[in-house]
Amino acid sequence: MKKDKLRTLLSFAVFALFIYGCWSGIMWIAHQPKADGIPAPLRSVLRTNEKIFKTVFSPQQQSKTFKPEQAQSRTRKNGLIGMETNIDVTQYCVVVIRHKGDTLRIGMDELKQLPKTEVIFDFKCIEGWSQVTRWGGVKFSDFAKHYRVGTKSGALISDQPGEDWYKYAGLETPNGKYYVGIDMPSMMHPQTILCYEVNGKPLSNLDGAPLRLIIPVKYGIKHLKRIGKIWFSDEPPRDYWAKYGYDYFAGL
Ligand SMILES: Nc1nc2c(c(=O)[nH]1)N[C@H]1C(S)=C(S)[C@@H](COP(=O)(O)O)O[C@H]1N2
Ligand SMILES: [Mo]
Repeated sequence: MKKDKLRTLLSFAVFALFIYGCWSGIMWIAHQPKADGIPAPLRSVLRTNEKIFKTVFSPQQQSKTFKPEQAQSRTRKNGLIGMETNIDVTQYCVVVIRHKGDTLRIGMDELKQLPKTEVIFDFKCIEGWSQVTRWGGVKFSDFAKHYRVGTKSGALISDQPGEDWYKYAGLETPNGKYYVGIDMPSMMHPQTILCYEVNGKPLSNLDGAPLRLIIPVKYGIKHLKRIGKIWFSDEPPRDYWAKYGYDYFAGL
């Protein structure tokens, strides 16, 4: 009997110590200096994740694709930051900054001259939902080659990452209210498209008309709708959700 009581007491003590340990741990993390908006120890975990993702990420590795009949006929609409007002899609041009002071303005008719690619994949949002959706547009890699963008020298971009590649692309809505930064290997991935169609029809306003990013190797947050501007940099461009502590890389 006595022994049992002692044992119960001991387990309680161990349990209490454990809870106290967890609590102090959390408090310690919360009181650490911040790095990019979140406590430094958490940020360093995200950085380690990113390193692992970057080493296992290979442009040869494709996201799983589906048949057209498996795609949702009506896509879920989520996130409308930077799309608060209507724009005249007939007047639309995407602004592409090749280098500082070297800007291209490309209209939709011109863009549609480039070969069209379709991608049907499982679109995943960090909120926890996903849906198989079907998109059409121009491969970013085709676009980069055609317009000679993405390299520091202005030379034709190589298929494999090299010294001449800028490290990142930045994209933002015409009003600059939603913006993402994306590593160039992911931009150059063969399934990444500058997208103007969903289920074979032009994008609606809520889909991000007239042009959005579809990048199956990333979570939904990176699939910027209504692209206003694209630019390149060796420094990570500003990123809307990374600012609130989400993983910058957001790889799948
Ligand atoms: N301009 C803009 N693009 C955006 C967002 C946004 O708020 N504004 N939200 C992102 C998020 S979080 C998701 S999940 C997808 C949703 O795309 P959908 O509306 O086509 O489903 O768009 C992304 N692109
Ligand atoms: Mo999302």
